[in-house]
Amino acid sequence: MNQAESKNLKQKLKIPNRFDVILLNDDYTSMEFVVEVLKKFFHKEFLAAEAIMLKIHIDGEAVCGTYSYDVAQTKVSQVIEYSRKNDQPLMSVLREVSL
Ligand code: TYC
Repeated sequence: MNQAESKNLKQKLKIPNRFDVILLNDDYTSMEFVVEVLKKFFHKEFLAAEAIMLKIHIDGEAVCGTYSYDVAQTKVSQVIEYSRKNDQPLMSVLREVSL
């Protein structure tokens, strides 16, 4: 197999990239608001949202969902826009999942 064929095969077999959407802790966003965000944008039930919020509060961050790049980037934008509209400094980032 020559180099071009090898590259072609690798491209065809490439696993689609997945991205974790992460929420970051801060000292000012209310716990209730984070739970609301997790329910609204990540479709979490109340108890699951509360558990994730507490994990962020303790560990500094937590993964809230894993998506294609476009969906992950949209979630990050929606969370930041909704937070600013509600005067909350909550931050969200995405991180490529390492396979
Ligand atoms: N640390 C915040 C507080 O004590 C709560 C909080 C949780 C903020 C999760 C952001 O992503 C966050 N009010």
